[in-house]
Amino acid sequence: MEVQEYLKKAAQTVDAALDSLIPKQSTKPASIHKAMRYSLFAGGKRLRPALALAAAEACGGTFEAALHAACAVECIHTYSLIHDDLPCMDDDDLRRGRPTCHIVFGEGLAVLAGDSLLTLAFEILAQAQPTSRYGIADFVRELSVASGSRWLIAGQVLDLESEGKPVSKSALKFIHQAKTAALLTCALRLGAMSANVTPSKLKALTDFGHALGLAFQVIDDILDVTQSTEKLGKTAGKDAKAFKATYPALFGLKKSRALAAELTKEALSALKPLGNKAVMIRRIAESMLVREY
Ligand code: GRG
Repeated sequence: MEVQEYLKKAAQTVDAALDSLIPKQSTKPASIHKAMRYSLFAGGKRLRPALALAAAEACGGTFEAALHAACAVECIHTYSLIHDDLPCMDDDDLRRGRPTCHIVFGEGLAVLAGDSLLTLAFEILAQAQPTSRYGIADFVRELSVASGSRWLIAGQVLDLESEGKPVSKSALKFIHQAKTAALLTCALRLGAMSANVTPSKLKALTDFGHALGLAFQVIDDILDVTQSTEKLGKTAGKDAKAFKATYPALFGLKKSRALAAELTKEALSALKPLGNKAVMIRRIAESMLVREY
């Protein structure tokens, strides 16, 4: 199967599952459920859930068994985008090609929609099927750690605190690992755990996720400089305006592109222990290197 076809199938599967797992728009109070659904179904790439499903298949599992984990990660990701766009954070009015949640629903409801998606993620994950190696507590711990104050939120804190200040190469690497690579790696690990993955294969996928997540954020930094707002579906050129610590700002575009390619190569090489079964994860990683939005 072509990678684009696979990503489409994964996104359709996840969208259908999310639709059944998220309270209906008519559930009281309708305003909060409308706001949650507005951001969740705004046309994101669904990359993290696709990686969870592909990791499950690469470890001999199924889409079905990995679906709760995939949906939970997408809920966390969407909450982080809603909060990231708030006036007190990055203050953005466009996301996924639409006005941001707080522009449409107001700041209070946007904060609460983010909070609700964060909470709902764990309700959804609690419905996953345990395996002989991994219990529900292992799944929950995995997602809590990746999305908590040592990783996802740490990345956001350091990102905010470093605005307009000189940032070292190692500090920038940590910000990117924390705010982007940790959740992406978590998606892969949860997908693999739903397939009862062996510890050695889980380690291989973790190494893959760390390198791929970093490459993904380097490319995100590059696209912010090189693409239009229309193409990205979010405001282009914001990083430079906010004097953000980014790879192009620190190393220039040419070096940043070379680094993204090098990190993707490193990621692919980490996948060796998974053999031919990892073909789709490999293709997804390659397609991410050449993505345009
Ligand atoms: C707790 C108040 C509070 C805020 C938390 C944790 C956080 C806010 C924000 C996370 C930081 C963040 C937004 C990182 C960027 C990661 C990234 C590259 C996002 C874009 O991912 P894509 O391109 O987006 O996969 P789509 O829209 O396609 O899903």
